[in-house]
Amino acid sequence: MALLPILRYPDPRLHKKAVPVAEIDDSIRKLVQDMAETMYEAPGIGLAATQVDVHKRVIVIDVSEDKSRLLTLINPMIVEQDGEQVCEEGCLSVPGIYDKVSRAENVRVRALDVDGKPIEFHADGLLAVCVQHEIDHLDGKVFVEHLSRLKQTRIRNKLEKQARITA
Ligand code: GNR
Ligand code: NI
Repeated sequence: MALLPILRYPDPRLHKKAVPVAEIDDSIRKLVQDMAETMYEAPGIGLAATQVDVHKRVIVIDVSEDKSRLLTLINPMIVEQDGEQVCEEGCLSVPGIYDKVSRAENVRVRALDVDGKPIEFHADGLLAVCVQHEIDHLDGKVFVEHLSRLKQTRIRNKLEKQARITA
C-alpha cells in the first residue's frame, strides 16, 4: 500500500481525459488499493485516478459514516439522471475552497467492480453528487469549472499564491 500525491488545481494534468480500463490486472488492483488508502488518509469521500496523475477511468468512493463501504467503480457511466440538487462541494485537488454546485438529484450508474463484474445501481443525495464529481474528474473537469469565470480566476490566483508560499 502507498499514499499517492494528489495534483492541485490549477495543474494542467487535471484536465486530461482518462481512457477506459481494458483489463483489470494487478496494476489496476494496486492502483485501487493505493487510491483507497490515499482517500481515507486525506480524508475524502471520493477520489478519481486523474487526481493522482493516472489517466484511467477508475474511481473510489466511500460516503458511509464509519468509512466501511468502499465503492470501486471502473469505467463508470451515468445511464439515467433526473432532478436537481445543490450541494456545497469541496475537492482534495482544490484545498480550502468550498462552493455550491448544481447537479442531478438521481442517477443510475453502470460500472465494473474491482473483480470486473458489471454493476448497476441508483444513487441520490451525497452519493449521487460524489459520483458526478468523480466522473467529471475523469473527463478532465474540476468542480470549480461549474462556478462563474470570476470565481474561477479568484480561486486560481489564491491557490497559485499559496503554492508560491509553500514552495
Ligand atoms: O472529499 C470530498 N468531499 C466532497 C464533498 C462534497 C462534494 C464532493 C466531494 S468529493 C471530495 C473528494 C474529491 O475531491 N474527490 O474528487
Ligand atoms: Ni475532487
